[in-house]
Parts: sequence; C-alpha cells; structure tokens
Amino acid sequence: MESRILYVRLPCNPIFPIGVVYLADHVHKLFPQVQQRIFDLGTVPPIDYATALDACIDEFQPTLLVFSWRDIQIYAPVGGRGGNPLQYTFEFFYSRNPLVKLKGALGLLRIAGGYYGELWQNLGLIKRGTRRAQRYNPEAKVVVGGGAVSVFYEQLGKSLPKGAIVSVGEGETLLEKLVRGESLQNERCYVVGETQPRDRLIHEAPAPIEKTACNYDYIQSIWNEFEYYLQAEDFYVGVQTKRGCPHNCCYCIYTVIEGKQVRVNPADEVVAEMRQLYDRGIRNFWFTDAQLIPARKYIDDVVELLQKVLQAGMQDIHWAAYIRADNLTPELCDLMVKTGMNYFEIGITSGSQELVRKMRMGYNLRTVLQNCRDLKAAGFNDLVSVNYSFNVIDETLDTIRQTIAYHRELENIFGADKVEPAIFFIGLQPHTHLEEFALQNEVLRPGYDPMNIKPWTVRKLLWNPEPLGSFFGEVCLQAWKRNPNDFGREVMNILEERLGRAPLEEALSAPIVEPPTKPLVLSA
Ligand code: B12
Ligand code: SF4
Repeated sequence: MESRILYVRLPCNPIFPIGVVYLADHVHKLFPQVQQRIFDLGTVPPIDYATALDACIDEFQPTLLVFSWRDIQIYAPVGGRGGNPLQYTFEFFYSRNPLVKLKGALGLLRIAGGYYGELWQNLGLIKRGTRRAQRYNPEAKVVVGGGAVSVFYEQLGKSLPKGAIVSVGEGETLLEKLVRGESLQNERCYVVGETQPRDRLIHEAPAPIEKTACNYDYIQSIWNEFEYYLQAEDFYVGVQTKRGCPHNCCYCIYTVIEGKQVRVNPADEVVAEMRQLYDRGIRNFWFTDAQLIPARKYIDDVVELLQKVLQAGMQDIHWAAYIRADNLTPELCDLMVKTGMNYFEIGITSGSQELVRKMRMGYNLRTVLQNCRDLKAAGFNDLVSVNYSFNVIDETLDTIRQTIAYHRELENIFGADKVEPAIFFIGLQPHTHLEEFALQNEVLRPGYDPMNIKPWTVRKLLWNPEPLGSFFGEVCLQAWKRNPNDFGREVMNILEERLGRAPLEEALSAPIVEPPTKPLVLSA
C-alpha cells in the first residue's frame, strides 16, 4: 500500500510545530513519492478540533497517522492555561488564611479540570482519528510521539488505542522504518497491547542522523496553515542547531530524551534553513536546542554558525535560546550581539556554587559572571531570564543569602530591569536523578503515577521539601500579594529583607570538583 502520512500536531499554545515539520522534511527527502500533509490543531479553535480533524482525514485518507504531543506538564511559575498553577498550589498548601486556602483549592480544581480535560481531549482525538482513518484504510497505523510522550511514554500507553506505536525521542528513523515496512524492534518505541516498553528505553541513545536544511518550499506545499505563523510578527520560529546535552543536572530529562551525545547540524545547513524562513518574512528565531552551547568544545561551532548568519546578510533578525553562560568567549559575545540575540535563559538554578555542584550541574558561577560582563561589554542590552529553583537539595538560609548576592551581581552587570528572576520549583520528572533520589528516600513509592495531579501527589512532585518548604511557601504567598505582576523580583526582595545577603565571594567559593557519581544525598 502506498504510504500517505498525516501529521497531526495536537492542540498546543501557538508554538511553531518544528517537530512535525522536521519529520515531514526528513521523510520527503528519503521518499519523495510519499504523500504527506501537516495538520496543526494549534491553529484551530477548540470548538472545532474534532470536526476539523474529521474533515482533514476524510479528505486526505492517511495510511499513517502521526500524532505529535508537545506538552502536558503545567507547574509553570507564570500564568498559564486557566491561571497560575504554582500560585494556587502554594495557596492551598501553605496559606494559613482559610479564605486564601479555599481560593487556592478552587484554582487548583479549575486547573486540574483543565489538565485532565486536555489529557482526555487529546487521547480522544487520537482515538477518533484512528477510527476515522481506519474507515478508509483498515490497515492504517497510528504513531504517537513528541516532548510530552517522551516524558510520559510509560503512562500514556495505558490510555491509547491498541496497536498505537508510542515513540520516545526523535522520530526520524522510526518513520523511515514504518514507511519501509521494517521491524521496529530496535527503535525507541513500543506497541500498545503488543509489546511492553523495554526497561530504561528512554536511556537508549538516539540514532545519529545528518540533518540538512529543512525544505520550506515543500513544507509550505503540504501545510495549509503555515501562513498563520508567517503573519504573527512577534513569533519566534524554531530552528534546531544541534541535539543532545552532555550534562547531568539532577532534575533534567532533556539529557535523556535527546541523549548525552551532542550532534551538531552543519552551520551552512542551519543558515540555509533560516534564510528560507527569512525570505518568507520571519525575523525572530528560537534556537530550540536543549542548550545552544552545551560545553566549551561547542563554542567554535556556534561562532561559525553566527558568522555565517552575518555573512548571509540577515542583519535585522532577533534570536533567543537557552544559553549555558559558562561557555562564552568575548568573540562569541560580540557575535551574539551582532546577530541580534535579544533574549536568553540561563538555568543556573541557584546562585550558590556549593548547591550548583551538589545538583551536578557542572556550572562555574564565577565564569558565568565574567562571561555576562563580556556580553554586556559587547553591547547586550536586552532581557535575560535567570531560572532559579529554590530548595532542590541541601538548601539552607546561607545558600539562599548566596543566591541573593549572586542575583544582585547579575543585576549590577545587566541592570535590574533587564534581569528577570524566574522562580521555579522543580516539577519532578520521571527518569531523572531527582526521581531516583525521591524513590530511594521513600518520598515517592515505586509505581507512583507522575501524571496524577491529586493534591497529595502534587505535594511530592512539586519539589519543595521541609524544613524550608513552608518558609518558601510563605515567601511566595507574600510576593504574590505584594506584587503579583513582578513575582520573581518580589521573591528576591522579600528573601533579602528577611535573611540579608551573603558576601558575593562566599557564593562563588565552593570548590569545583567533578560531579559525583554516587547517589544524591539530602541533609534535610
Ligand atoms: C525549546 C523548548 C521550549 C521553548 C520553545 C521555543 C520555540 N519557539 O519553539 C520555550 C522556552 C518557549 C518552551 C516553553 C515551554 N515548554 Co518547552 N521545551 C523546549 C525543548 C528544550 C526543545 C523542544 C524543541 O523544539 N525541540 C526540537 C524539535 C525538533 O523537537 P521536538 O519538537 O521534540 O520533535 C522531535 C521529537 O519529539 C519527535 N517527535 C515529535 N512529534 C512526534 C510524533 C511522532 C509520532 C514521532 C514518532 C516522533 C515525534 O521527533 C521530532 C524530530 O526529531 C524541550 C525539551 C527537549 N529537549 O526536547 C522542552 C519541552 C518540549 N517543553 C516542555 C514544557 C512543559 C514547556 C512549557 C509548558 C513549560 C512551562 N511549564 O511553562 C512551556 C510552554 C510551552 C507552550 N506550549 O506554551 C516539556 C514538555 C513535556 C512536559 N513535561 O509536559 C519539554 C519536553 C521539557 C520537559 N522535559 O519538561 N519550551
Ligand atoms: S545543562 Fe540544561 S539541558 Fe543540559 S542537563 Fe543541565 S538542565 Fe538539562
């Protein structure tokens, strides 16, 4: 049977669906004869999801349905769908005021409703699409993947239709094999009702593939809604420059999804891809790498890439990325500014070198500061988001004071209005060292369900252990009350008012050693 592949990006905030775009491009390059279509539910009003999906399937009659599911988890510190989940959670857990507690409980109920509603809705769309496609082609296959599936592949299988293929990580080689009709035995996937996910499936290395520039002429020809993303002027369109992260940060799953082996896409190909978007009017790019500069040895690759961006004449673009700011040089800083970087996120998690080491993050905070000074000297005058997650491991009042000192120094460098402290609490994810630690210490029981958001599960998954948990709860509640529109800065101010600030040198002084290989140890 000739393959006809329909890519359905499940409902999502309007983030450019780069995953399905790359998959369709890859398949087209190998099998130009295969008919493909992209259908993005991110651009469809919720009321029309089911009918729009039906209409698309009726018209295209796919033999292979590729469902891409981007995100599920909602412990965001920012107002998300249906409100601010972190705020409601903290109001419910930590407020002593019964009215605020009640408000938190009601907010959480609403969020839980939205969360389960979205879950069931997406599962329903997959089932509905499968039935509909099988009306036309009884042998039609269904494969489900994307960021959310990679994180929750074990749990999602229970609710998917029998025969659905559940994929972890990159989907290129899996689709290749499906088109060729080859065995999927060595792929990072399992089939619902037929095979079980292998033990440690997610830790298996992804297949190395050579990435070439995405062919947007082709993509435009198979995707009616592409225009939607071209029209929105403030939109950051995704471009991937590499895959993989070699680090070992205790709470992070990126390094497992993408693997530790960093695979750099040739700079010419990345630039050729950007140029096609540029010619279609796109001026904002998000380099969707887990980290744009994962380690010092990738600095030269990024220098080459940015030089080629300049040479290509794309002078009026802006770009953003996750940046490990310990891996910068003055030359790179200069190029970052010249090529239009206007936003970046640094995930140092804590301003205490001692804690950064304990969390296995491999960051040298002193180097980060020096590199930030170089970036400022190169003329960077835009926004930096610094991600802090308090209370991950061994936090004390002293380490909080150190984080404040560190943050104030970043403010000195960039200007207080340019440094946005993003206060997260870690949403514990499966397959991370932190999960292992929680299981070993009986905070979680084996077999717990990470997708369950009942209050007693959330209390454990939203990582904020005692003895400091209630203290942070109280500080955050005060910050939301005092300045709900500038929560992060307010948290920093309150912490400083209550605890003071350590000398900067103390924050930077913990000796750097290799990340430990033994299990994490919590003193709390
Ligand atoms: C870059 C990024 C962002 C950027 C996106 C910028 C942009 N304009 O694109 C920003 C910072 C904005 C962002 C925000 C958020 N993100 Co984010 N983000 C990422 C990151 C690092 C890369 C995603 C990416 O684009 N990769 C490149 C593309 C090419 O890969 P891809 O889309 O995953 O597709 C590949 C595979 O997944 C697979 N695939 C995809 N679909 C399918 C389908 C089938 C059938 C198959 C076989 C394979 C397959 O093949 C594709 C090609 O290889 C991932 C983590 C990671 N390392 O994957 C998190 C990740 C996707 N984000 C996540 C989340 C939760 C969020 C937020 C909701 C966080 C929050 N709480 O606020 C927000 C909001 C997003 C929204 N919808 O509004 C989660 C989603 C899973 C979950 N936990 O629910 C991830 C996986 C991180 C994590 N481990 O928690 N994010
Ligand atoms: S550097 Fe970033 S992407 Fe890499 S493991 Fe650490 S937190 Fe994850």
